Amino acid sequence: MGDLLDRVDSPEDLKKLAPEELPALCGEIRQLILDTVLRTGGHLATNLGSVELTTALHYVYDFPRDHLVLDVGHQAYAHKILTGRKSRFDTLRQEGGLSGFTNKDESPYDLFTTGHAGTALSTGLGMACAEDVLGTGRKTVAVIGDAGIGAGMALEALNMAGEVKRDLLVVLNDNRMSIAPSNGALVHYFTKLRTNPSYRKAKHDFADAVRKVLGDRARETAEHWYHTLRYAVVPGHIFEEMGFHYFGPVDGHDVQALVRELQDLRKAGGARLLHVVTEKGHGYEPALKDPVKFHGVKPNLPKPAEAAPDVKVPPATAPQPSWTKAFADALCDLAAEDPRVVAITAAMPDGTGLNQFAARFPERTFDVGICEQHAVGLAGGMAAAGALPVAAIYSTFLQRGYDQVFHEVALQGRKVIFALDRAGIVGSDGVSHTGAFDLAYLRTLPGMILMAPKDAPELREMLRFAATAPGVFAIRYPRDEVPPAIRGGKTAPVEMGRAETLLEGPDGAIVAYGASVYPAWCAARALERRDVHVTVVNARFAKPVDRDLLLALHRAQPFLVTVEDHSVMGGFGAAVMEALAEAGESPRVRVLGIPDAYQDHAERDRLLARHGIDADGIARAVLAMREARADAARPAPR
Ligand SMILES: Cc1ncc(C[n+]2csc(CCOP(=O)(O)OP(=O)(O)O)c2C)c(N)n1
Repeated sequence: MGDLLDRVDSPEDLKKLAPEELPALCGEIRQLILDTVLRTGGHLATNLGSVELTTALHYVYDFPRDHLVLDVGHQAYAHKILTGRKSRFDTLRQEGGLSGFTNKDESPYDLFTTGHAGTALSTGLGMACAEDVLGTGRKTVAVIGDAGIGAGMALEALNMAGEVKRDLLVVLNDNRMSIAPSNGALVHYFTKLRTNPSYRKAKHDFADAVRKVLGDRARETAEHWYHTLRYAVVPGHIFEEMGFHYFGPVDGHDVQALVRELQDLRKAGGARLLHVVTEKGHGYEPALKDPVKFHGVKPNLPKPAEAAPDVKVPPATAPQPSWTKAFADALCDLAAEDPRVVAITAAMPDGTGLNQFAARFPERTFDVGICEQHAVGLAGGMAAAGALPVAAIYSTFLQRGYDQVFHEVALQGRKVIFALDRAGIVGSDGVSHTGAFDLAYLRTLPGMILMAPKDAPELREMLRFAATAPGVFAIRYPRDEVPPAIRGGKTAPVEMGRAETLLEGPDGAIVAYGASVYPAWCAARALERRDVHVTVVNARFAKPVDRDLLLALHRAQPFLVTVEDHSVMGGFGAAVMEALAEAGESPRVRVLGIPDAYQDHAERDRLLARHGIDADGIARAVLAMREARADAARPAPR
């Protein structure tokens, strides 16, 4: 750590530095971020780009008395370093360590536990409105990126903020990048503001001219006149037209200029927008050259020592592709055969594998930006016109488009295929990214067909099936590698609502969904070595569940264990219980899944183990069910 940063643990320490010392401090913060994140993994490029902005904000404002809301919260590393978390910074994104996003349980400086984009203007405006009612005089600053500001929720907040004119400073951190290059008409407009000197110059020229005539003290008057006359100078300025005072663009890496600008802005009230231009990856050549790759970097840490599980999952004999890659391959093949297929992503072409699709079918790929609601509406429109849209959206982000799944797709009975990546435990991204709820929120919609494959060949079959069978489809798969194929990859044809029996035994049945099938299979093979022979069923469908098979199993077996990488509330196991209860059975079922609690960040494998939804946990659950039944069968002591 450098000399200056050694002296800074809090915003109070920061404020003791002279403005001229801030550039060197920023260099030290940037170095700490770089050194740490290359080891721990995390969002690198955006954090390198926002060091000066964050430092200037903490230098000028009085957080947490004033309010700072960071959109997404993935650019909060400098903020964490400056707000008492420097000494724990090397625990970033590790189990028990600092979250990779702002987290309200971590620090009073983090107002929200975040991870979803486009939210900061609504919550910031909410705080500003509340402060107005409460009369506390606290200031509110909301920082949002050039991609996040295009989200529907952000635009809705801008629309209100420009009208109600509460004391809100919106800082637009414009680095021209989402994860991939930003898109949308607004982004082109920001480029115009950045590159067209007329607006930038107009304000200064005007102020200069007034100063020359009336002297230095007239600068504020000049700016005031400027705002009054602005429509004559720059007609059609979007933010001004919407009721904001627009400032900038300013160089987001000139920390002293930022401080000066923010000091002026802090004194003012009303709806203000400061346009700050930054570089994603600033100060680190590899990230500057490839900000997409360095948006998030993988950890480079030794694996923590773990107790050896009883049931060992045999390692794959060959390297396995990710589920994302398996999906992209299958979708490309489907699109090659079926010209109706179009693919939609909401700002995640790389994360969903659609970059591969886009390279082959550019005219059939639609990246709508961080606008999941619109992505689903667009899919509904495309389906209505006869195309076959596949919307590849992370499980957690489709929550944004829930009403559109209901209203624009399911209610219309339009054929859309939702490909839900990152379904289930996600690992170090943690609580806001866990895809724990998609079955619960989609299962309630009439007409939805919910599927999950056990391996890559089945994912391919499911996509084909969804392309031809009637219904609205959602296929879920996790952030993981595809497991090795079971039984040499032999896959029974996919039929509507039909499960696949993989193994038969009389000592209980494990009914597993999607990514849980392979660990269930491994658990069963391990139990065989203890002379416990269970049936293993690959459920394939969470809606409709295979009622006939479930009923027959329940009648023939001493108990069922259901397994899913999803919340136990409203998920696959709940669907099984409902089906059995509806058929008049008293379910003898143990439901394994993610408990009804928000999930901290930790390695995916460790979280699966913690919740007993790995092979070891499944085997233990079977043995416990056997034990409980044996206890119940024993005569009570007299
Ligand atoms: C609702 C939602 N959709 C998608 C994402 C994935 N995501 C995380 S950061 C990001 C890009 C954000 O870009 P921008 O707002 O410009 O901020 P920057 O990363 O450039 O600082 C995206 C798409 C998300 N976090 N939330």
